[in-house]
Amino acid sequence: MPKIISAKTIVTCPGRNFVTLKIETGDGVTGLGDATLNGRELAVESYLRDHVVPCLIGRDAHQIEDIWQYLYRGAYWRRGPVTMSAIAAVDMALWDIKGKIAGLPVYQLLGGACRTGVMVYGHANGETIDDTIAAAREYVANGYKAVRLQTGVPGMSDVYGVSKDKLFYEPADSDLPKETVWSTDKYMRVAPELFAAARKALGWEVHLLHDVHHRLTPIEAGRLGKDLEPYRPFWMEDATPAENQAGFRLIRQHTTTPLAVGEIFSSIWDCKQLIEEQLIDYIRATVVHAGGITHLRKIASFADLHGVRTGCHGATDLSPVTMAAALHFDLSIPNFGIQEYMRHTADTDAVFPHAYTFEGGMLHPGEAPGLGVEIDEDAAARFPYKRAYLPVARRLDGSMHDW
Ligand code: CS2
Ligand code: MG
Repeated sequence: MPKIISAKTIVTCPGRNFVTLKIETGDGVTGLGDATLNGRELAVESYLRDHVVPCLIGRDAHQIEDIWQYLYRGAYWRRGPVTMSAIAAVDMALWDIKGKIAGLPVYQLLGGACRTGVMVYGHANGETIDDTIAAAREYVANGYKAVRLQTGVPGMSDVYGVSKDKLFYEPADSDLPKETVWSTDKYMRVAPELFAAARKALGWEVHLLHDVHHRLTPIEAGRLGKDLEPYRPFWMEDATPAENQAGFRLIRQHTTTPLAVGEIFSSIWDCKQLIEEQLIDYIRATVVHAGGITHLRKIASFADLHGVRTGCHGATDLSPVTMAAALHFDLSIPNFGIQEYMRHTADTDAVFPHAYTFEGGMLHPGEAPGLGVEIDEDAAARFPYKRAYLPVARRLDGSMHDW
């Protein structure tokens, strides 16, 4: 049996922080898992190094489900983003090892391909509606079938999703949390204008998406969904904070705009009601934050029973290891919807050489055994950890809002 003889965490910051777990078996096979939790990276790194790794040594790397159950049930303090990101990293690394030993890409171990490729969406954004549409045109010209639109709001600086750097949006860009100001009224006027102009400029073939990023109350989300209906968005994401899953009933009563939620979910319990009551159309939970491939498959199967499709989160703060694992998962499930794809920087791609490729608006994980991604530890060592926080949001009266 492939006995686990070592496991170590690697922290690197090629433009942004990533935490990677590397597991090695007695016959020299290694596997990688992403453990990156934006703004709380060292919490997961310590959870792995100090509490999980000692329990892995000597175990059979083939026993992916048993090790998952051991780490989930054995922690006592179960669930939450730190715990489930740590479990996810172990899970990804073990699937990587299993694929390498079998000589197969992981998607073949998950039942084979259900589709020829994974449709992705890119991020078009700009300070103005015209700038955003110009950015969207570039994505369409590069073959993207789907584009997310985020634009500035007059009178507000630092609007979510609007990047200073055209290509890479990294919100965790300060040593302490940046304070941003939010006005729902100003925002609610701009979003419909953005979509009206986008449909006029881009036509109806391209899928257009929008991320509300947890900013609205359920009834405000219902109103925005209704305002966007004439422009047929592919989805309206994170319309309202989802701790109150029942709140989505109110949104559903007012709009047929498809709803997506879940990038901050860490287990099926965060979305069980949303899925079984069909309060959402896409579940955004990810391999790295929702317990790995093993748990995300269970979420996807539960979603499939209720007509809900997947739309995994894929921002730059999820490393190429997660992107690779997500593509194997996306290829293998029947109810795939769409995959977010925010490209990483050249430095990141140099630290994490990978097999996945983009063509015709789709990504494919490639045929390399395992996940098809490696880490160049010498390159990783050249980018030391740099503390960075996500911003916070306050309303015009200074009270805290949701960023
Ligand atoms: C966003 C993310 O990609 C998205 O849908 O919600 O950029 C999110 O803000 C970051 O991943 C937070 O770290
Ligand atoms: Mg989002």
